[in-house]
Amino acid sequence: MNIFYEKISNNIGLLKINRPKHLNSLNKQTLKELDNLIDDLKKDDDLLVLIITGEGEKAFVAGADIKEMKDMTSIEALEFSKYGNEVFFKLETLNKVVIAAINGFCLGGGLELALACDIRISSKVSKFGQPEVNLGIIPGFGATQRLTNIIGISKAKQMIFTGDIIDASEALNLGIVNSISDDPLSDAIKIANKITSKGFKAIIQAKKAINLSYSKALLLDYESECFANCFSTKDQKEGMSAFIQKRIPQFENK
Ligand code: CO8
Repeated sequence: MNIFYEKISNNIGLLKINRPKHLNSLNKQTLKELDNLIDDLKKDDDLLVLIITGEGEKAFVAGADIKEMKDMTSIEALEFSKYGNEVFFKLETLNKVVIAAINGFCLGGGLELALACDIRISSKVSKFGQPEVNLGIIPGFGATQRLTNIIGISKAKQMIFTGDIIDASEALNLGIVNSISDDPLSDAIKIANKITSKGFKAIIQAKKAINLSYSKALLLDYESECFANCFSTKDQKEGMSAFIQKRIPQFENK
């Protein structure tokens, strides 16, 4: 199983992305498991807060699985991106509060997963970025939309165009994370306990109202199309081959 889930109390659930050898990167199987689990969690009336973290000490999620994406056609990439956007939208609009406890690399699709959560708590050593341009592609699980909403057009463009990796304090300054902690999971549990002591029906009404303030403007399908366009370029094949071969890519802008 690529997703591990347990109830840590009657009202709080803990979901771990469980592919530590691959830095918890998201492949199709993992997305499918996440999708199915979200459907189940939605029906658990006792569950109020879901905490998401990554298994192991190194990564929250280091992106979508590059090895699985390398040979995708544009059509396959479109399908994968649309599916990811659908699953993350389901998570964003889930009738629970979702907290990301970010315990390491939070890159590409990993940052996009975190951005679909309601609250993000980071460890001191976590690293953040949308490094897709290093692979000859763009974010395809929502960052062109959600990152822009959260940090503004200029900063989002800078992060996405440069692929720069930033540390937790810069992520805090930009508003990507809510706070930095020595132990993000235990802080997430503290916040979860506080939230579950309030009137949860009211919290969910607030979540719906806040989400609606921006979600109608989310152009996720358009992002998926732009993402898929990258898969008909030589640069995408070169970028992903270079990652797998552990070398610097030689882009030809073709
Ligand atoms: N996909 C697949 N495998 C990965 C990924 C990934 N995203 N990240 C790490 N791994 C693997 C490595 O290949 C390596 O495997 P192996 O042991 O077989 O060589 C193992 O995990 C450990 O990683 P490293 O040896 O690279 O560990 P380092 O500590 O040297 O480096 C880094 C850690 C900096 C995190 C490095 O692994 C890295 O740069 N990873 C890729 C980060 C990245 O580019 N993420 C963005 C991916 S693209 C994306 O997320 C697009 C989202 C939209 C998708 C839409 C769907 C179509």
